[in-house]
Amino acid sequence: MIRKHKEVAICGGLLLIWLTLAVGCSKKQEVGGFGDAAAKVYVAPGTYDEFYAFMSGGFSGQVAVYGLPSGRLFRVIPVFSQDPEKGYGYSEETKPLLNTTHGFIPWDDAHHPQLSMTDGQTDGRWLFINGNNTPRIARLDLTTFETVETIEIPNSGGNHGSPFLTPNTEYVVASTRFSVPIPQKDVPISSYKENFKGTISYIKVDSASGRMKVAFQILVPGINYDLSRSGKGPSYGWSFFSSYNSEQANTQLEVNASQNDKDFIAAVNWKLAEDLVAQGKGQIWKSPHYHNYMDHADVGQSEVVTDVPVLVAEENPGLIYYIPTPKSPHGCDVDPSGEYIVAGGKLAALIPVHSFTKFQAAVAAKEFDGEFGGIPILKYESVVAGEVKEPGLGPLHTEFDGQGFGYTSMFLSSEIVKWKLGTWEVVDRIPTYYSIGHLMIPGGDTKQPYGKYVVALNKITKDRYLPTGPELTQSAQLIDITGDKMKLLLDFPTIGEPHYAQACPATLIKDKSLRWYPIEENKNPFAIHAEGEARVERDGKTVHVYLSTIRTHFAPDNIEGIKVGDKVYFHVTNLEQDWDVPHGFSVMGSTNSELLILPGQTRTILWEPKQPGVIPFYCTDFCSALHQEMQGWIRVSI
Ligand code: K7E
Ligand code: CUA
Repeated sequence: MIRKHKEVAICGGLLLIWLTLAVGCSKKQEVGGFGDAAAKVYVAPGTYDEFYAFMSGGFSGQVAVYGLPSGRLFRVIPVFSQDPEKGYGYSEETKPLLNTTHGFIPWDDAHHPQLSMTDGQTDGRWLFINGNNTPRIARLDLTTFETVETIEIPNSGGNHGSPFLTPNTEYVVASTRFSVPIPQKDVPISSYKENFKGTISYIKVDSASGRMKVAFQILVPGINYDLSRSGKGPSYGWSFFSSYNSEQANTQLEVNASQNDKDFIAAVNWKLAEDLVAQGKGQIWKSPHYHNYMDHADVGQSEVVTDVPVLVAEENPGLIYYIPTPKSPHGCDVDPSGEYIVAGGKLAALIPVHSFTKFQAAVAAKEFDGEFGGIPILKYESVVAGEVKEPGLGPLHTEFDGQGFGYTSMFLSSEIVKWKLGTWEVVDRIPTYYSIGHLMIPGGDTKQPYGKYVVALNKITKDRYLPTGPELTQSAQLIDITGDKMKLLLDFPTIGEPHYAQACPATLIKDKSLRWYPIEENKNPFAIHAEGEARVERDGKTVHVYLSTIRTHFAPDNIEGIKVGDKVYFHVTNLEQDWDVPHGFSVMGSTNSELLILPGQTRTILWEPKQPGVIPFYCTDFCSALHQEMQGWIRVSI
């Protein structure tokens, strides 16, 4: 992850250059001169955007859904963070999704949304996203735009290189950003070289249900694995992972992990790994981790899974090769044909592009240049297809337009550089405001990108928007790539830090969108299916209130017999069978959040009254002309 105002040490031989990034007024863009840009992003009232864009919420732990080209925000989907707007992570049904072996964790740092694929193309079924801090992966259902599953990644110290998919969503991958002792043990931090390891995990995705399961992990030498893409076409069956800190430094990484001229891209043969595991070559480790999912009743369940097959990389020849890559590579992207693997060396003065064909030939001819941690290192010259020369400073990520061009984000020089696959010549560049991290072309990582736009996902927005105190909004920029020259069309604000985003044509998703949950299919054990079933049941000090909502009343709306010290569970069922009619529910003095109950759904919240009296509750979502009448009282006695 690249943070604001970064100082980067570039060390080449005897030379030590400090570059301090100072962005701001000097680069302020001239106002005007945008020609027909307004018309190109204008989506007339009542008409739809052409693309859905799913942007990571970064350290907000959420995903935001935008329309392109308008840049309009449609929905924030809570994933790893509690969201009181929706009751997510507060309701009894959704709380289990946030369970981990470290306990209930209502926050994470989400970086990379990934749309599910069939045959290397976006299929519009699911969205996956990683939790970086407490290693997790979540799956969102794109018919409901809700988080339906989370899985904890065992044997991991930080889940950054994740959740990149294989072309048929066979697996989501997860690689460890931080190496740690695996399995964990109490050792001196200075024993990094001897004791620290990384893992690369393959999480199987059930093709019908989407359910995830850790299929196997590969124990790899302890360095920082950063980003990944899977091979496709000729490189199908392989995944590629960028890595840095081949120095294996354990302190002052900004200097000490920037010493080597080259780090590695790890090429992993996951088809071979599958075979080895099937042959029983994996060691079965006891690695407890949580698997949480919404069940058939739309109620969250948590289970602890223990057994994980682990392959030790150095004991399984042919499983992994290291491809030397300058210099502290960050991005690792595969072109639409599957032939080229593009690295973004944060500190490199060029963009190296590897050839899968040359890689295979080099492996066959054993063109090795030593080994690292028991893994063969290929010769750089034997694998590299070409280098994009003088692209700018700080190349990070590359996406493709399907027309034979790569687009690389340049963090330090704050620009997007367009270059030609095969000749490696730079053909265009455009400034971004400011300090671009990832960039995104709709379908830009697939076999057939949709093209049309590139979106710059920027880290800094100084002087682009009205000031809002010391912190300014995060920001994206929409750029037209239909012509020879890239054209800036629009700035729009984003939530959290939009590390990465993915987009697809709206047609893949919009007609499959669920309008309400059929009430007759509501299997929540605390659901009611008609107002006549509404009731209050006491079980010792626990009280279950089966509450119904429909425009415009609660039933029951006068609740008596509650005592101080009771645990009161409100099970609220929304009986509406109509699109876009959620009801809300909140009780005065509740130490929890509200509930937002979608049509046909049941959600439960716990309330513990502390004092006698008569307490109001009401609907929080303006649902009809008589919304203000949608209320009730609870009498609390000693
Ligand atoms: Cu911000 Cu993909 Cu976490 Cu690059 S990552 S910028
Ligand atoms: Cu129901 Cu407002």
